[in-house]
Amino acid sequence: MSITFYYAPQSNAGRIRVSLAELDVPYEAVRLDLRAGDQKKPDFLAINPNGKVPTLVIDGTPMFESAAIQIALGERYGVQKGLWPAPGTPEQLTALTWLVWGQVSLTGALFRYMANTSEYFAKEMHNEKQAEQALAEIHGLLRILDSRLEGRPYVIGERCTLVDLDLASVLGWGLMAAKIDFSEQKNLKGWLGRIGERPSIKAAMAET
Ligand SMILES: N[C@@H](CCC(=O)N[C@@H](CS)C(=O)NCC(=O)O)C(=O)O
Repeated sequence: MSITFYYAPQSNAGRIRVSLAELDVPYEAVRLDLRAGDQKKPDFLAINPNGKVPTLVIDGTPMFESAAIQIALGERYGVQKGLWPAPGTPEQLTALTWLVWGQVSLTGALFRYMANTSEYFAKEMHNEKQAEQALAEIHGLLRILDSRLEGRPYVIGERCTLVDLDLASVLGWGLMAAKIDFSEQKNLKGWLGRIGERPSIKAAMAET
């Protein structure tokens, strides 16, 4: 088994770095300089035509999209580590549901909000109504996650899984970058605090 991990610090690749560390699987890391355009060079585009990180090559097969990568890592290495539910169980269906919810619904709303408010996007692209709508959507989604965490220490149940690590990466970045106040969501706050204590998350956050 061989894994090559193409990454850049402080990017979407951070969540895969966290998963690889938690799963304790060996891999070769290839750092790309996104500002210098390494991701658009022909050699890399031959692996990932999107020219983005994270990208993983598992036994010669390239993978992109972090949700797909998380599922592959979970199924291959996570079950025996207790970081992913066994295939065919109700918990696996729940894990897939929340992982995709985080990357599609929550990330989509966060991105829309950022696109309409943040300095990373030209001011003339900002639209106040779109921003308002995205913010209301984000708060609704945060309430949904907070309810899911009522009476459960982690999203699937008693144990931390790759789903928690992935969702915490989305939120850690999104809530901070979009400056969203989530202090009313007590379960969410406690859960994020617990996950933030994990060495794998601390290492990814400190990466420069
Ligand atoms: N949906 C993709 C998003 C990947 C993505 O947008 N990666 C950014 C870094 S955060 C990137 O590589 N950007 C470089 C570029 O677009 O040139 C995933 O989750 O893997």
